[in-house]
This record gives sequence, structure tokens and C-alpha cells, in this order.
Amino acid sequence: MPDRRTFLKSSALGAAAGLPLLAACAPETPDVAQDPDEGAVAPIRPVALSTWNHGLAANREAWPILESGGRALDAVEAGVRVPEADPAITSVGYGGAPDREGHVTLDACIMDEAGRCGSVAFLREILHPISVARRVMEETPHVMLVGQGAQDFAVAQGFERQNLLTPEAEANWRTWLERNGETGPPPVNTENHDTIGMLTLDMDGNLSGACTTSGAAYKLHGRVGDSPIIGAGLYVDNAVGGATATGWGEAVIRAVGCFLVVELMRQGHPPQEACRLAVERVIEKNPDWQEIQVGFIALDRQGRYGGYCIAPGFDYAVKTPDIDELVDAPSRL
Ligand code: SD4
Repeated sequence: MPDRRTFLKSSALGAAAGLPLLAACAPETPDVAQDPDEGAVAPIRPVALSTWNHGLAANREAWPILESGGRALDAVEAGVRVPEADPAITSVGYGGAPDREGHVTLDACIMDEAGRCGSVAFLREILHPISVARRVMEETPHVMLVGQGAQDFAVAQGFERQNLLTPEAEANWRTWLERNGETGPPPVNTENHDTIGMLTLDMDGNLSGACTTSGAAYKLHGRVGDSPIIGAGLYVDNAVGGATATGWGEAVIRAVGCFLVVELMRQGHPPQEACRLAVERVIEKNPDWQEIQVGFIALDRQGRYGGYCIAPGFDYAVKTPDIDELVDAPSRL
């Protein structure tokens, strides 16, 4: 039995670009568990996997829930609420970049082990869109609420309205408007990214996922990206695995990216390879792929995970996750 410590792990995909695409928290496992060529591996549980460096804080929040035997759904919701409330993260929730009219509009979705899902899009003035998405899933017969209807529902559910535009985000928006007011929104690239997507696997072997964002900075008013769209920005199938996306949502939607990643895993591809193949599909479907950033992360039901992304100025590249940070903690495995 190997010494199983808990570790927080961050991986740089497209290392030259310095893009830390995924952060993982999982019991330490033998290398074989991450070997794409390896067939059967021992299940790794629990696991919390998130996009970008900000995922580390989300993973830290989710980890005690998972480690104490809590439900993947509770962990994934608690995890992404951290970046939603962090004003320093400029592409999620409070502090997120507004649209070109100066309104912060949020997209989020959540999915559980039974394939239930909930989503909100073009939602304004609510701090935690992911929790509203969960209420849509649990309290309504619907999957998706948008705009004013989503906000009315949130308020009726007890969520408070608040201004999500921070002075910093407003100042950046005004500067952008002065310089680029006549042009379209800037593409999501290495300077303009950080949607949080998160996947969790609990001690019972159940998967859940969440994705939440303020979307593309300075987008057209009313624009909705991939993040609240089940199958595009997030997909979970408990029999197979889950995937979530980050980057230029239009490109992800065209490829129905996360559903594709999960279907590729269903066909037997390990998570990292499934993400790579889905990125290749995005490339096929988007002639402008060299100007955009798109990334997928995936977690399978055995606890194996991986990610793959493309970024401007780089051919698509893959790198096995590197351990950035080790945290000693008891494991229940
Ligand atoms: C969107 N996918 O709205 C989101 C943006 C994003 O990192 O991922 N930013 O298109």
C-alpha cells in the first residue's frame, strides 16, 4: 500500500504559455493510476478537480466535505462559490468584467450523479449563480432560467440582489471602452480567462460538476457563452466521468465540447486523451482556432483526470500534471 498523502496539484498545459489549466486535489496514487495506457486502475477517491490556479482555493473548500464522506454535489457547489465571491477574479461572479454596456451578467450550471442539472444564464446582481442553478435543478421542473426570470426566481428563493461591479472592474471597462469602443469584444485568451469549472468525485463514487463565469469580458449585452449550457460547458455521466470547459465559449458550443469529452471517455479514452481529441474537434470546427483559447478538464469515475488546451500563439500542447504543492493530510482510502 503506497503512502497516501493528499496533494494539491496544478498542471501547466502549454507550459511555454504558463497556463496552469487544472488544479487537482486527490489522494496520492501510484503513477500507474494516471497512465493513459493503463487499463484497469484502482479507484481513486475522493477527487476535486478545477480549472486554473483559482481552482486551488475551490478545491481547498471542497476537500473537507469530500474527505468527511460528503456528497460530490455539495462539495462542487461549495468549491466554486469561493471564486464567485472573490473580487480579485475578474471573470467569475463579484468583480467579474462587465459586458460592453457595463453590466455584470453571469452564467452557471451544475450537474449531479443522477444526471439532474440546473442552469442560469444572463443573470444579474446575484452573488452566487451556482446556488441559483442548484435551486433551478432541485426546486423547479426546468433545467435553465435566464435573465430577469432567473433573477426573479433567485429573489423568490431568498437570494439578495447586490451590485457586482467593483470599482476596479468599472475602471477597466471604461478604459477598454475608450480604446476599443467601436470594436467587438476581445477574444478569451491568456489575458482574459479564468472561468471556474469544477468536477468532484466523492467517497461513494459519485460525480458532480459545476461551471460558473461572468463570461467573455465586454461581450455584447445578452450574450451567453458555453458555461451554462449542459453538454457544452459541463457534462457529467456517473457511469463514465465528467468534463468542464474554459475559454472562448462560442468555439466550445460549436463542438458541444464537454458532452464530446464524456462520450470519448465512454469509448475508452482516458481523460487527458479525451480532452485532447475534443480540442482537435474544436480546431476542426473553428478556423480561427489559433486566435482563441479553449481548454477542457475531465475526471473519470475511477478518479483519473487530465486536461488539454490551446492558446493563442501556440500549437495545441499537452503536459502531464506537475505537482505544485504538497499538503500532508490523512486519507480515508
Ligand atoms: C465564456 N467560457 O463565457 C466562458 C469564458 C471563460 O475563462 O471560460 N473564460 O465563453
